Amino acid sequence: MNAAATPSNHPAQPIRLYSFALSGHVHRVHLFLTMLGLPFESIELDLAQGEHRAPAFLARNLFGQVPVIEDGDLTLADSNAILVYLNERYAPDPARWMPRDAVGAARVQRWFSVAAGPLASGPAAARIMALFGKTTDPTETVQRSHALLSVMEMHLQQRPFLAGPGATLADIANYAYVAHAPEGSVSLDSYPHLRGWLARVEALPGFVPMARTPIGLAAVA
Ligand SMILES: N[C@@H](CCC(=O)N[C@@H](CS)C(=O)NCC(=O)O)C(=O)O
Repeated sequence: MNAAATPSNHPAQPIRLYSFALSGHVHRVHLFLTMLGLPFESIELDLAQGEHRAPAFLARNLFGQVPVIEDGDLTLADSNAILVYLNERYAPDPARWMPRDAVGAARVQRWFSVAAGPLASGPAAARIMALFGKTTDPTETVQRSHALLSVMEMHLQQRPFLAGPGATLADIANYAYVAHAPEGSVSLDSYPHLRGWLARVEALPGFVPMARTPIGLAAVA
């Protein structure tokens, strides 16, 4: 077989990751790239200066949001979509992160929906309000966050990871905004099983934390 046609577990050149250091959506991609040991370079966008709304970036993602990756000729936006791509394209054992059976795959998808829905409108939104000095009353968002975290707490009483006995993309997608919920005044004190799950994700080989320092916040606020 022609060697050039053989699928490789490594990109020919580093994957480019369009980033914002405080973004949990970016972190989930960063985390999985690191866990897979893939070479990548981060291109940090200055959201305060509106770089994500500039034509050059909109050509990469019409929604004007990070993360976006470029892998050779491929440009791909959306954190959960990028996780799926990286897994299918590069993971040595893609079934580990995204089960191949109907129920297992559906369970991961269910948690992708949580990550894109109540996690984004709850803990992620509360954190944005706190970090970026938004004047809107955060009470409702904090309440929404606790409604979600209570459900996750009950779910995790019975299993070590969100979608099954081992870590999957479901855990990668949901980790950062739960771990950083306290930055949005959403305490994790009453969720011991949730905290146990965070610790299990943090113990996975290749784990990297998301920045806690409010880099550049003065410029953004
Ligand atoms: N569904 C998208 C959401 C990404 C997202 O909300 N990114 C934020 C940073 S955390 C962003 O770029 N916001 C800029 C904007 O929406 O103007 C994904 O999962 O990648």
